[in-house]
Amino acid sequence: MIWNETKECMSRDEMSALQSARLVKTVKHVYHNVEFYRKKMQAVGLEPGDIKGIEDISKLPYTTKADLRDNYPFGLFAVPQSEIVRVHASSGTTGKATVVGYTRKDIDIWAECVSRVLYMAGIRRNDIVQVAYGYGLFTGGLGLHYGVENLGATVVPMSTGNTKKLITMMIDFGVTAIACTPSYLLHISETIREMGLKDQIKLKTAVCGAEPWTEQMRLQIEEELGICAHDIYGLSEIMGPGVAADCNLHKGLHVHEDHFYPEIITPDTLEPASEGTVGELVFTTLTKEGLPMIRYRTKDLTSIDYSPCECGRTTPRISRFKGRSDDMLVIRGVNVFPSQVEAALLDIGETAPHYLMIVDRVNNLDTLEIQVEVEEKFFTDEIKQLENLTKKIGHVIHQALGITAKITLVEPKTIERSMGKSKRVIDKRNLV
Ligand code: DLL
Repeated sequence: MIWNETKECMSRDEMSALQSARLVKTVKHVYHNVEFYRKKMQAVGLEPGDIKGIEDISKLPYTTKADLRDNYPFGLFAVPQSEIVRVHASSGTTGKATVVGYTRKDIDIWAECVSRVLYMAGIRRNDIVQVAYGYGLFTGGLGLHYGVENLGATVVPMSTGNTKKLITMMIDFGVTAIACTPSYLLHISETIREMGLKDQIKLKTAVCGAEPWTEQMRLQIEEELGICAHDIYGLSEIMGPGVAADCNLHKGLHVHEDHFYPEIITPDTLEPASEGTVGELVFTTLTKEGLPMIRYRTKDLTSIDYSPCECGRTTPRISRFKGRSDDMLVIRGVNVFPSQVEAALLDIGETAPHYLMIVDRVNNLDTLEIQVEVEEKFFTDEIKQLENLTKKIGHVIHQALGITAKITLVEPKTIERSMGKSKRVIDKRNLV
C-alpha cells in the first residue's frame, strides 16, 4: 500500500461529508452484526435509518470499558472470527483483560495512521527507527512496527528490556528515530550519558506516548538528547497508537478524524462540552470492521480545538491530557487499576484489603510500592513467614498487573482510614 497524507488536508465540509457516509455505514454494520449494539439502539428506539449523518451522532448510546468486559472476549466483534487476523489485549478493571480484534483492512488502516504520525514527526523512508515499546498483547510494539514498515523506513524491533543492547545497536545501526514511552526514553538518555556515548548517537526524532507526560518532560528529552520529541496517543479499544499525535509545532495532538470521530463530553452530565473546555474524550470509529466502537468513553480528560493549525493540517487538535476521569493509572506504559490490586489481595486471603499504592518516578522510571496490611501474628512470628508472604504477594501482584511492585507489609491499622472515598493511591509523579 502506498502511503499518502492527502486525507488530512480536506476542508471541513469535505471531512463532514466523509464522516457522515462512514458513520452511516458503521451504524448499519454494528446494528446488523453485534447483538450488544442492536439491543442498545433498540432500547432507545433507534434504527440504523435514524442516523443520517455525523450530526446525528449524539442520538447514539455510549459504550464503556465495562461493556467490553461484559462481552469478554469476542462478544463485540462485528465480523466472523475467520475475518479477524489479530487480537491484542490490555488490562481491564478486574482480572479479565480487554480484548480487541482487527480484520486485515483494520490492520492496514492502523499502519496508515501510524505512518501519518511518523511522517508528521519528520520521519522518512531513509530513517532507521528503533521500536522500543513492548511487543505482544500490548498494541505499542506491533502498532508502531507496521507503521514504520508501511512508511517505508527501516524498523529495528527492539521491544523493551535490554537498554545497553539498545544503545549499542542505536550507535552501530545509525538509528535516527526511536519510539518508546517517554519515561523509558529518559532512562535511555541517562544510560547514554553514563556510558559516555552521547556524541556517537545519530538520533534526531522520538515518538513517545502510552503514558501521561508533561510539556516540561518533552522539552527535557529534547534538550538532553538534542532531538525533536513528539507525543503520540492512542488506546487499544479504538485501535492502538496513532489515533492522534502532535506536529512539529507541538500545539496539541492532531486527531485522525477521518477514522476516529472525537467528541468531548462533561463526564458528570454526559452532555457535549463546548470547544476549548476540558472534558472526557469520546471516540466513534468510522472505518473499523472487526471491533467498531460507538461513542466509546475513553475516560481521558482533554479539550479540543477546531481552528486550523499553522502547520497546514485541518484536523482538530486535542490538548495534552489533563488526567483521567476514572482511577486508572499508567505505570511504565501499563494500565493499572487499584481494583486489580484489591482483587489480587482478596484472593490471597491472609491480608486485609487495606492497601496503599505509592507511584513515583525514580531515575526517570516509574516505581510502584504497595503497602499491605497483614494480621498482627505475622509480625510476632518468625521473620521467614513475613518474607514468604511478601514474596507470595509480589508474585500474585505481578501476575495480576503485569508489572513488578515493591511490597511492604505493614501492621494492622497503619494505613489511614477514610470517612469518605478511600485513598488507595499516592501518585508523586506530578504528571499534569
Ligand atoms: O497505550 C496505545 C499506545 C501505545 C499509545 C504506544 C501510544 C504509544 P492502551 O494500553 O490501551 O493503549 O492504553 C491507553 O493510555 O486511554 C491513556 O490514558 C494512556 N495514553 C496513551 N497515550 C498517551 C499519551 C496504548 N500520549 C491509555 N498521553 C489511554 C497520555 C496516554 N496518556
